Amino acid sequence: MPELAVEIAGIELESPFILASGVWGETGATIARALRAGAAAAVTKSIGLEPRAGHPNPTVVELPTGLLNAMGLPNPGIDGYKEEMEEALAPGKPVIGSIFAKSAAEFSELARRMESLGAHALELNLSCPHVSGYGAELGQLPSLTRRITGAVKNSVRIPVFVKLTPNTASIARLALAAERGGADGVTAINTVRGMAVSLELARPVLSHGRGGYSGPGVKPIGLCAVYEIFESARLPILGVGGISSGRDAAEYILAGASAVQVGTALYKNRVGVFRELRRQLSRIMTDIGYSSVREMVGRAHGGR
Ligand code: RRO
Repeated sequence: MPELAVEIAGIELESPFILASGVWGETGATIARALRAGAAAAVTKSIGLEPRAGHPNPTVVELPTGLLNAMGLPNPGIDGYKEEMEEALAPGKPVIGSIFAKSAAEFSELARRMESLGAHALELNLSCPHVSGYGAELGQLPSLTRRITGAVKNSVRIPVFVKLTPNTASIARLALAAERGGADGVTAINTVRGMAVSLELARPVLSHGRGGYSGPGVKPIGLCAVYEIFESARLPILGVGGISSGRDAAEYILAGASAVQVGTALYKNRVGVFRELRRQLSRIMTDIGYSSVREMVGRAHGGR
């Protein structure tokens, strides 16, 4: 059997498959369910300092090639997340706390609190494409990406990953900024800015208008982002965007991802997905002749 175990920033994972932020991560129960169903680790829904209701419905549109969402950062706030974290940590696998904030100082405060709730690592959400004042508005600027990452790194001991937006001229520049800020890894990509228009109502379908596109349709964009980041930065990459088969994961790993995250593929509550992905990746590796995931990382670049 090929070796699926990988290590990222000192965190041991039994396979490269991680639950991505946003789809099942709002409650501890759903995170624990994903971990018990075979996810090697999980990223929480993005949590802020205060509770937020998020945008009004409709917040999700199903498309033939994925999903469009404008949830609007709904979350119970860090104080309301304590019990969820306890439940999420119960299966004994790594839990990565995703956080969002408006400034470096707020990010640092939240990072300390997420660490004290037991998170094994942090994922800084610098990339939500459709909530003003947060996410991509901060994360499109390399200078701010570096400053926020540096501030958080000075505030916690656990590894810090930075989730990057594809809605930018050069995602590799953002990855380099995160690296210079001391990041332990980057997650690429968050959703791609997009929208749906209702012909009947002659207005955007999402209440917020614009949203973020995810699922199979964004896979080429995610792959390209991972490939470009691998060419310029030296840090580990967590690949995400349209992964719904072992083959998709293998492609991301060859492009340069050390691990991958799965989100939209779980939207229909297919709890068996993680075991299926492991089986499929294992079979592909056996067929091609790879003995470990580690030796596959970045192979599409002709060696590094
Ligand atoms: O909550 C959201 O609307 C959301 C977030 Br925080 C994000 O990072 N990416 C996304 O597509 N939606």
